[in-house]
Amino acid sequence: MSETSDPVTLMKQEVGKAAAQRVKSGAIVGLGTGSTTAYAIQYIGERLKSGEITDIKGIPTSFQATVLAKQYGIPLTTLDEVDRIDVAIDGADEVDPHKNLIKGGGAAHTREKIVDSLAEEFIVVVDSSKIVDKLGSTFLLPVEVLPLAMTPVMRAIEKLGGKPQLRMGVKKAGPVITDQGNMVIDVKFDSIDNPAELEKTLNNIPGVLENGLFVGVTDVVLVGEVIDGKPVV
Ligand code: ABF
Repeated sequence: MSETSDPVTLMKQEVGKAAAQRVKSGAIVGLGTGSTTAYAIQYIGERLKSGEITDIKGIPTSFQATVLAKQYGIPLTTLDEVDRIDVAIDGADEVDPHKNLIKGGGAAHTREKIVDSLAEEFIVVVDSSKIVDKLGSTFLLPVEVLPLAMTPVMRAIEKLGGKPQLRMGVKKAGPVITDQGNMVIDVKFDSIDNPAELEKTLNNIPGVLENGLFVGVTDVVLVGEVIDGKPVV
């Protein structure tokens, strides 16, 4: 682990470490996306390197996860090669009291939902700022859309009471493009009272590939926080 005194980074490292500790030898591991999961991937690699665990194979949820797995020596496999995923470790943008999530801040929610929902155990690693009473309180809901359907999908979302905006890149020069070559709409809903219903409604809009509501798939939430300057999980 890289040395740092920044309490938030230390907390992310601790949460990632705690998640990585749950990986057993021989496991097929879903490798999530985001800065917190990055530490879990690093620590799984360190456990492999030390011989503490053996015979792990990872299924990445994004280009970022693929790069990190290779960097830390985690052999990769695919959904065609395995008949199970023992555990998936991934981040989130919001977690509600029922362990439902908003994900997709990293524009990777489509592959994440495929892998995370197939896992026997889905572990979410978050800092305490991600915990909310109701989804949509602090984070816009990401929706991956085929570019040709952008305008009609935005109209359909407005009819549902959402306020959609196209996600632009860092320099705002153009839209963010997903690993699938699609675009992302971020949607403000005044109140998401029924995440399960909204998830289905959004995915039924022609042109929508996947949205960032994860309902009923999370098994464990590891929440890190910093108390008296010390990271605790
Ligand atoms: C990814 O992790 C995304 O779905 C989510 O937006 C992100 C959270 O990243 P971080 O841990 O850096 O806050 O899975």
